[in-house]
Amino acid sequence: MGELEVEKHVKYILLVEKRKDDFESVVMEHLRMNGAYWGLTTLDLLGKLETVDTEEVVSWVMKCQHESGGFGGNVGHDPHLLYTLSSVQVLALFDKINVLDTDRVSNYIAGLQNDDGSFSGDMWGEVDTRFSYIAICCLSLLHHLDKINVEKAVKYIVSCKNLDGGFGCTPGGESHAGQVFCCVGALSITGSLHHIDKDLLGWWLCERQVKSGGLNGRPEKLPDVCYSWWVLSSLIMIDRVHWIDKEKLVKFILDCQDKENGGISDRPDDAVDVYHTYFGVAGLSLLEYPGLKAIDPAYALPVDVVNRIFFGR
Ligand code: GRG
Ligand code: ZN
Repeated sequence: MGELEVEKHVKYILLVEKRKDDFESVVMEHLRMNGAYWGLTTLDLLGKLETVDTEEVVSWVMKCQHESGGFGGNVGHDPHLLYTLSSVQVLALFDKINVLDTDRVSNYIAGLQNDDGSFSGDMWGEVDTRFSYIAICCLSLLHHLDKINVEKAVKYIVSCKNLDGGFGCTPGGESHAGQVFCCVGALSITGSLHHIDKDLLGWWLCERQVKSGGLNGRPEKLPDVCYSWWVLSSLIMIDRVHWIDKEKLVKFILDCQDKENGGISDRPDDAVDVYHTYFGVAGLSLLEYPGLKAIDPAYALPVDVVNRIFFGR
């Protein structure tokens, strides 16, 4: 079935970092911080993070911080929770969380909690369980979960649970694997997994595997490499990962590689991008593919990075 083209993927990611004005980079300009997190985490999982200049990355990340304490997707852009989590994760990869005023960042995040326990993504107010996850994950990494009402945050997430065992963006929203990851991740970090019917949700999640071995995000949809992360990480957090065919999923991910120029796509023969390269490699890491660092299913960071944050060196 072929194997993971480690060297080619490393080359692809380093190249994307350097190209500042081709199509993919222009499209990604406003979410460059997310791209940095995807690319750099991939390099770390592949054991190649030391090829990157730490000071250059750290000083760019800090330039993206806004006076509110939150981070934008690039220098001069408006702050949003999406980029704030990526910024903290990137700093965590380099063991540089100490350059942050963690109180200031945490106050920005805590200020986005609403009365019903939910979170808005930024000052404009869109509410989504993605933002509940981001707030909880980020505050946990900063050791500041005490700044929010965790009980209410959990209650809101549980109110987004559906009869099929899955979760949606807001109460009554259709179950989608991406939202399932966010809700299960947030419940896992806050020690609240008892709110989940693991067998029911595990069944819904393992039904995401289609004939080709790939996973989709909800019933009747096409498989896509990124669901190797959203679905698999959730199955691991609820101890049901043995309910899918791991070998077939490994083959599906490997079939999505560009074997010539590196990178991984959403489906075999599609164009590659950094996002799917990250989720492909992260998925293989969850599947214990040889030679990759282990990734933590709740924090979406290498396990050694998470251990450094919570247990010291
Ligand atoms: C740290 C990994 C990490 C994440 C941060 C932003 C975020 C928190 C989570 C996003 C979760 C989410 C909603 C993922 C789904 C993304 C996706 C592939 C959406 C596509 O949905 P559709 O409906 O595609 O366009 P389908 O596959 O259903 O046809
Ligand atoms: Zn995708």
